[in-house]
Amino acid sequence: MISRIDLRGDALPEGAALRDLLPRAEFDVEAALETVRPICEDVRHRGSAAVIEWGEKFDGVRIESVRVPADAISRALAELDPAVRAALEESIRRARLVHREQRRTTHTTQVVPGGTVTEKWVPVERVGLYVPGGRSVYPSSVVMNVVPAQEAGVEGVAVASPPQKDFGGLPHPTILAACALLGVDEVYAAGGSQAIAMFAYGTEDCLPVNLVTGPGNIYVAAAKRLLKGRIGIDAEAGPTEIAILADATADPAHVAADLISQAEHDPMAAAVLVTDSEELAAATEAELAPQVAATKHIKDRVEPALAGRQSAIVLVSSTEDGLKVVDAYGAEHLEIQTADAAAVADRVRNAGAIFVGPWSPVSLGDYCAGSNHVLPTGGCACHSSGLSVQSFLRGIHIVDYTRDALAEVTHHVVTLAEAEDLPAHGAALKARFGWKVPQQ
Ligand code: HSO
Ligand code: ZN
Repeated sequence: MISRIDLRGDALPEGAALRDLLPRAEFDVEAALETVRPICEDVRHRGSAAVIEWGEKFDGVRIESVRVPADAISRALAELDPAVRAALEESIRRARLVHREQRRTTHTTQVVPGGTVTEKWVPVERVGLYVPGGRSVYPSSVVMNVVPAQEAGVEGVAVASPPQKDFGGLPHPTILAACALLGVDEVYAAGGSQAIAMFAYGTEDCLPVNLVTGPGNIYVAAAKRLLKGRIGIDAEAGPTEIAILADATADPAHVAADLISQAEHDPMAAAVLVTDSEELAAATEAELAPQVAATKHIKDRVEPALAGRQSAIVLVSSTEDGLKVVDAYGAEHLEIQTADAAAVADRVRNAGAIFVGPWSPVSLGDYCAGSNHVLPTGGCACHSSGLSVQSFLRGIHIVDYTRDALAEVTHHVVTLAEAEDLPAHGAALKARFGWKVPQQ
């Protein structure tokens, strides 16, 4: 059900050559661009009417208004299962603890006497948070998007989630209830690329936003790519991935359960075990069979995900080589289930989030670790981070020099400006000193 890739024997290739040997899902955002372009243009020109019509086509329900009325949000909270409410509250509490401490503080560097550069962190004014519907109705993703935005100090937080046929065209009630718990009252029943276009261009119902975050399907990713620049985006989220670096000390029942846990998201989800232990590989394969047979989403997601070319058990000669493999892969989620797991985890360079030892499964991070679960996929962990307070802040440099401090460095500025054939740059300084370079 899951293939094997054997990298034992010869020396491991480096960099891109190693990456090419590793499994990865196809996620061709480029191909979806042509589909979403006319939808985005339509929303740009016709506003809410277009959002409603595309929603009718894709979500199968025609809604009266895109903005979700306040009483629908409070009703969803009132009707929320108390156990789900308590769990969401704990998830929010823990996420707030972690994200609150991420907030960077303003810092001033005295470069020379009289010359300072201050870096001031300013929240984005208005953000649009996308929460998928359909197969994946995740109130936990509302928490993971809203908490960092709020902790960053963003004033305008709007949430969009697709209208649901079974709920009279409103977003799913647990999504609405999560919004209520978080104090978000600006919610739109809009999904797919039309929701991203609504956020980017604005409509008669929704003011344009500066930044859009949150996962979604390939059309959401394509709309983000298309509209990037007009809006900021977090990342083009692809299918979920779990990689597990494990040795003979790992429990194969846990390894199998964790691989299945993320395979449960999507038939394109990736589950990759990297191990130097033939015994663990075999025992994990043996564990997978009954656990997969017993899992709920076996046919539509788990089996195709594990059998897909994006998933594999990768055999390596040592944990040392395993580290090279997981670094080349750059997983969204990486579990370390080896002896001395914390020390091994410390050496990983590329991963969206790292889960250390036997008691830190990815599912904990999905809901209640306090960490964020909106993480880079598709190898983007090699250059990007997951969602954090930082995603919602901009650092602004404030330059403040006195006359003397400027005078002291003018000759260097003039020299560099001349070296770049930009004499007017130098003149802007000389103009302040009687059109001369001040004496040193
Ligand atoms: N593992 C998903 C997030 C999620 N899991 C939501 C459960 N609900 C991507 O990080
Ligand atoms: Zn998950």
